[in-house]
Amino acid sequence: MRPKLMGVVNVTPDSFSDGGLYLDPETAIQHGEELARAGAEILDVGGESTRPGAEEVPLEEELRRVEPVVAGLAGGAAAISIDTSKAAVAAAALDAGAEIVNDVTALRGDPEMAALCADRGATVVLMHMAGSPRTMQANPVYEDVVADVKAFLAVRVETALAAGVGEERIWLDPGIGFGKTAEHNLELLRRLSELSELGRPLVIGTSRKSFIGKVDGSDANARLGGTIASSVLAAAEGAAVLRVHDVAEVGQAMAVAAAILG
Ligand code: HH2
Repeated sequence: MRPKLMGVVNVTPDSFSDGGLYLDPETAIQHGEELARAGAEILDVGGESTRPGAEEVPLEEELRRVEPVVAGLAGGAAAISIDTSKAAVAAAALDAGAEIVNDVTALRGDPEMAALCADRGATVVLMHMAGSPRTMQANPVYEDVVADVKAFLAVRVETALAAGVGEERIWLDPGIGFGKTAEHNLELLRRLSELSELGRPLVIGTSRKSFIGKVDGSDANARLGGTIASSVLAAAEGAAVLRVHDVAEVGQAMAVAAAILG
């Protein structure tokens, strides 16, 4: 049980827990370096918030936010992932040294994205989301959330393979908080091993998310305990990558859990 930690570097004014803190490129780069020193093996750089209700960011603005930060962090200790659904942003980030494309639309947001990732040999994170950030929390309904997410991800894997993405370069993510009620999120985390049956590494992002607040009433900046509990349990259920804001704290929890389990 030694998942990789993916540290979140949000170069946005409006991310749900740290919006505006790292909008300046130098500050974002320093933050990324700090997360790498704290044990992040991957840094996920994003220039568009996907919080519920978020509006899309124009291409030029997203590029302006992320390009200098990816360039500044690439070549360091951590691999760089670009959190975008726009092929032009992914291309610029890959040019600047990113290796992973984290696409919350699972290649559905931009018709150029699949071919780009295939051509460039990028690792791709395919995430489940019901609807778009603007609409996803309206009324999420599933027959069986785990089975539905699993079936969706299986189809997205087929699409990626058909576009020429190497199977070994595909990672999967159930999209905690993306078009799901708190109960859906808890159910997905409880039954994560069923998603492991897809045979690809699982990325899990519970960090500071609202399902934690639904459990105990906490707001976004007071959810470290819930982030740690959910991350440790996800790792025990087989998660390969944990996408977190609090790398040092989750890393310590993971090391202790691994030491106990032996
Ligand atoms: N969660 C967020 C953004 N990107 N990518 C993956 N693969 N999995 C996730 O769970 C995930 C993600 C939301 O978190 P954050 O980046 O902190 O917030 P915002 O979207 O408001 O910037």
